[in-house]
Amino acid sequence: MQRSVQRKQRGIALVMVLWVLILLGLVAASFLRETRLSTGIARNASENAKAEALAEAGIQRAMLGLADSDVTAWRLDGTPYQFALGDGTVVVRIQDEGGKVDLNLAPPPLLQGLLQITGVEANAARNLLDAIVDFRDPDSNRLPGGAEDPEYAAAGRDGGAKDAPFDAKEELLQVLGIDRALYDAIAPYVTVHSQRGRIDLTTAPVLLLQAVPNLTPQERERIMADRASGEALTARVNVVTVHVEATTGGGGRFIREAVIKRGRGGQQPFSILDWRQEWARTPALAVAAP
Ligand SMILES: [Ca+2]
Repeated sequence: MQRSVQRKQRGIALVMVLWVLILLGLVAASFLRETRLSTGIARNASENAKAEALAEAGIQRAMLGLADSDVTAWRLDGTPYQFALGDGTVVVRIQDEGGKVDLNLAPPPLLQGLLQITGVEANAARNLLDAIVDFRDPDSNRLPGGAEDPEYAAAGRDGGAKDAPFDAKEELLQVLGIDRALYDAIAPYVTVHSQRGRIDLTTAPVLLLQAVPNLTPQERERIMADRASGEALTARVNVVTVHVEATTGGGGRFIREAVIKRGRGGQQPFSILDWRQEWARTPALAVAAP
């Protein structure tokens, strides 16, 4: 009797020990998983930090090229240049703001041409053009397809028309009729930094050449051939956007975009007008050697 109770108790103890071992095993497994996860997160963060540093080095490299045209003759029409830096790769694009459509000064046919090449149908483009002009002009007289304060109020939009020049291209999102998708489509081609009505045909983004009224396909081809012949244009540059995408061997990735303005003598060769992290990849283009 006594022995059987002892055997039973030993059996219970064994089951309990087994359960404790199983529980300990589960706890250990979950610790291991968490450790692996946090190691993975730390590695990603470290690779992305490396990519960020490389992207900023890419901006410096572009500035050097712009400051000293003997270093390299960068094309300023957004042509991508890829090179190895540290243990990663950077792709640098420099786009002259003078080659983009100035939201405050561009003639209406150019703005309308831009809207149409991004897929807006002709009538809708005319209306959007009127809305853009109404937004920036100081008066409250609505153009035929446009929108002044009453139209914004009717659409439930606070703020109304700005009735003043655009200070940033992002203000296009406040214009009645322009949604995020349309903004994303036209944003790479518009600027508030050009301060000229005409676009510089030697540095305009290639797609934008199709928006220029009265420019024939033969003239477009000639412009592209002139660019390919490698004319250095850095001396004339005033404001450019530098877009740098950096990737590391370990999978880190970072995109830095800076808008920089050439200084007029003095200590600082450049001033930075905008400095942001970008998430979306710009349309893939053929990559040229630096
Ligand atoms: Ca107005």
